[in-house]
Amino acid sequence: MKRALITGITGQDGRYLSESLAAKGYQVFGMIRGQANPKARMVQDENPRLELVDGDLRDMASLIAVLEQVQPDEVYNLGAISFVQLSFRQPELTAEITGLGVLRMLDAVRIVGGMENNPMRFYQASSSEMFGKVREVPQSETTPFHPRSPYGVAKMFGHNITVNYREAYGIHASSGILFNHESERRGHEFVTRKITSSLARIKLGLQDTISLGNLESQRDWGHAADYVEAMWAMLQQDEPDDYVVATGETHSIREFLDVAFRCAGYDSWEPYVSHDVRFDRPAEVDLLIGDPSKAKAKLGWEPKVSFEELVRRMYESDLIEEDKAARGMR
Ligand code: NAP
Ligand code: G4F
Repeated sequence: MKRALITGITGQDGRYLSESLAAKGYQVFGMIRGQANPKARMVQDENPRLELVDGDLRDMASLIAVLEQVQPDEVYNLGAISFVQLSFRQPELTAEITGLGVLRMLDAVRIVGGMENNPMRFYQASSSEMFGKVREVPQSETTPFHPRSPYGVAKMFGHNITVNYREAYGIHASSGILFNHESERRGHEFVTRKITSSLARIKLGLQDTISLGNLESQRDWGHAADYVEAMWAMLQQDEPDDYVVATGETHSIREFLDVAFRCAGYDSWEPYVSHDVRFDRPAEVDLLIGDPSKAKAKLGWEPKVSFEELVRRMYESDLIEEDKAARGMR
């Protein structure tokens, strides 16, 4: 039985990946941080065979101890401060966790796995935010980076140090440059889930309007359950490499609002949406659209969930969730 360690187990991707690996017959270990982490119970309920181990990406000794205990075949490094807006308010902490955390995990793999014939394969959760002020359209593995946030800069360090440990120490370390992926489990701080959960509350008569920032930016949005399959596929290759994972389509926040409000039976979203400068960013990423042809050719990976289906699934799930919450059942 293969053994996998996932950091960021309580996040959107960690939850999908742990279920997917368990279904493939892996013994899955999830690294959890903090004392009495309130999300530990949730992930354990979702995946009863999951084993939780204590560790924090800020604490090198804890990472070494986790690897010594688990002896994983595959390490998926998904833990991070992942919210771009927060990274502008807490840039140092973002650099510490999202950037230096990758170096610590790689060094722990190097030390525990050994220099020669290191058996531990490593996946780094790189991001399309690294492309930032994009130099070409669409963005591929060879597009130069120009990050626009402390988060993007930290991810760029994490990406480059992963390449460096692959080249310097021969570690089987791959990076997935993932474009935005969302789901019914997406954090409420991100714009898609903020829209679908607020819309559900509007539909239920619990809220009147949604306050948003910039509606013009465009994102390449897919479903997280599809994207975790690409992570796994990368670690099954004979050679480590970097891959763009995307749909190849882009849509603005306005288009997301169009589709979501249509799902809920409204002709127009304009009466329900107001602008709040607090959600504008000091520097914006205007346009992301990925070219996933390498992932398709080498990994056989393709997204399955369309943009319209993604929006509909998120809205319908939130309608049920918000209704339960209003009745005191959540
Ligand atoms: P997410 O839902 O925000 O989850 C982030 C995870 O990181 C949580 O489990 C969190 O744990 C953990 N974490 C935070 N600080 C940590 C620390 N000091 N030590 C260990 N773990 C820590 O993110 P996601 O959407 O699942 O994304 C997974 C990864 O892919 C992230 O690295 C993200 O930056 C990257 N990524 C995401 C996307 C996307 O569109 N979703 C696209 C490209 C790349 P707690 O519950 O304890 O806070
Ligand atoms: O949903 P967002 O916060 O996601 P963003 O910044 O694209 O980052 C996500 O995708 C990255 C991959 O490209 C990941 F690496 C990262 O971890 C994260 O998962 O914002 C999307 C867009 C932005 O242009 C933002 O300015 O929506 C705009 N927006 C407009 N109003 C808003 C809001 N974003 C949020 N979060 N909240 C708003 O009220």
